[in-house]
Amino acid sequence: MTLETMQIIDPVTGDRVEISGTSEQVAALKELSDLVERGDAKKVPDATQRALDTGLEPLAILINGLQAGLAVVGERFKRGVSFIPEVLVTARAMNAGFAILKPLIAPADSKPQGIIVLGTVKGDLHDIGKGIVATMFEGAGFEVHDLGVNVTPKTFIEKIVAVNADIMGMSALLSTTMMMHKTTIEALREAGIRDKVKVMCGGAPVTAKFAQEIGSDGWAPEAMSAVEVGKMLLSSSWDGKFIHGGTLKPKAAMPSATA
Ligand code: B1M
Repeated sequence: MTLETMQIIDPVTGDRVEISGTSEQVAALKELSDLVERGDAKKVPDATQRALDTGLEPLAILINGLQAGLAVVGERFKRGVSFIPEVLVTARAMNAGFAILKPLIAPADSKPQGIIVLGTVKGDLHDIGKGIVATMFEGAGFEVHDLGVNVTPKTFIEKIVAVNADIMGMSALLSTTMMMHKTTIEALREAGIRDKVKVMCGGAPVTAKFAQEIGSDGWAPEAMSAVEVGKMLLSSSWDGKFIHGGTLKPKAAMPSATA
């Protein structure tokens, strides 16, 4: 079997990395990434299915195909070469593929491991990464209550109380909204429920240092390690210390061609 390589932008670090696979797998990922980059939501579902047919794991397709395409446009957006309408079209194309993968990542019959209330904080409308985190938690057997975007501290609190949540997970993508993590944690204290729920933070601008300083119990740089952090927070062996998900090194979805 001949292995081929392909360069993608790592969705977490933004670095260019090389991944490897069979020629069919690499071709399928390249096609998918290009379709997402072009925002072709019509063709993405079939291309996602073709990628699955090559034997690729759903997670590998999500990260190295769908997210890789979004990362290309994200990088252009950062440089001021792409604009909001293009980013929205790309995000829609990515979600069209994610809809095919979601049931494979989150099997419907998994037993509840714990209850998590998730949301993107007030003022922030970015929901792609939070949606992936939600799906990974579902896949790991958690009962997930996804409150969507622009979630006020009050809404978080009401839901936590209503479902008796074990974990509250907050996401933010803007440096202007990340302070809402702190505001929301303070609101939990004021409502007298801070000790009843574990708190996790994440999202591109949110660092582990920041999360720890504002009194979060855990932080993760991406969705797979977020689930590991969630499980550790609910384990009877958790000692109450902050959990840094970046040190958990989740298994790569696909082998990297370069060390
Ligand atoms: Co916006 N945007 N955006 N945007 N956008 C960014 C974030 C930005 C970095 C682009 C840039 O460089 N200029 C920049 C923020 C700069 C900053 O503050 N540091 C930015 C800006 C400025 C804006 C607007 C202000 C633009 C404007 O209006 N002038 C505006 C704000 C709107 C608002 O929220 N109030 C805006 C709007 C939008 C769109 C609506 C067009 C669209 C969002 C569509 C949607 O989400 N439905 C959009 C997008 C798509 C992006 C980029 C291109 C991609 C974000 C994304 O989805 N990444 C982004 C640039 C970039 O990142 N390259 C950008 C992919 C996703 C899988 O990753 O969300 O990081 P991420 O999630 C990861 C991890 O972070 C982690 O796991 C996820 C999966 O692995 N994670 C957690 C996330 N949440 C977690 C929670 C956890 C644990 C881990 O525990 C609970």
